[in-house]
Amino acid sequence: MIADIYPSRKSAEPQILLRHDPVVYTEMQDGMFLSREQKQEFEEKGFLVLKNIFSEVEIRLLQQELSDLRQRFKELKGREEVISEPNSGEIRSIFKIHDSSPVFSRLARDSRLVHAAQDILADEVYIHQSRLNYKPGFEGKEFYWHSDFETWHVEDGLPNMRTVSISITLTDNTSQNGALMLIPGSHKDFISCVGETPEDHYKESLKKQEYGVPDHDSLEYLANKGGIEQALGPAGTVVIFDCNTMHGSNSNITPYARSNAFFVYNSMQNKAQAPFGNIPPRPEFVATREKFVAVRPEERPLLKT
Ligand code: 6CS
Ligand code: FE
Repeated sequence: MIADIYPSRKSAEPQILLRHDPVVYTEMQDGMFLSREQKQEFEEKGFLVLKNIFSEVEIRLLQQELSDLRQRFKELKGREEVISEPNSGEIRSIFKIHDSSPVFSRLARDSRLVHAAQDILADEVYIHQSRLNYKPGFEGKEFYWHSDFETWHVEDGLPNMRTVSISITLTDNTSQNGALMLIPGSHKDFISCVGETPEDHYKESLKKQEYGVPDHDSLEYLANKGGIEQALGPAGTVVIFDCNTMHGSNSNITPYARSNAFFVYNSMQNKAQAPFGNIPPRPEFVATREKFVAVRPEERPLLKT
């Protein structure tokens, strides 16, 4: 059994533990996609917001796929990878899009994303999880503050912090429609949460996460130390964030959806083991476990696949 160096949901009191793992695993020099300066910013803040990475044509292709999937939502509803909003029944997320959608499967392999992940993780990577978050107008509910790694360690068995999320905005993310908020520097503290993981927790947590979320004092400590920044930008903006960067987003009461695609790249040396929370592993659509396939980066522009 691998030692649990990030214990969480095990004690009655929250704790702030130090990060044992590096943030950027490569040398601090220009990489395949990220510059030395971008790697330094990622090291310090725990995230990067990159604009104008995709062309207008590519963005339109992604937006067309987003709307096609939304049209098919009615027939897709009921499948385990489709999550609806807690109150309205509106579509909240579709998981495992790197498998189910040829367009998003191609996007997941795009060399701009894979090379960015490898520039940070210094290894081949596989997709631990992918999702579309629709955050529809009027009804899109919040994603409360959390560290993804806390969940992926306790519930999916990722041993170390050697994982990055890359989000591509598919609609404009503004300060009104529930853009991602991130706490700079928060990736260097691991907030050990209280509470015990309920059975089949993912059935609630993907709608509204209530366990494995940090306590108010710890959140206040992180925000006072690092502030809170929003990842704002037009459709096609790329947000790269460390698996342990504290983040969340507000509800969307504007008429304008805040829809994003997320791909989680995990180092092949950090494969999912038995969950450290000593609970049954989560299903394959939320956490890859059955087959770990290193992603082969695609260099060509995104074409209609
Ligand atoms: O539980 C999870 O894996 C998902 N939950 C959130 C809110 N972010 C990470 C991940 O997509
Ligand atoms: Fe998250």
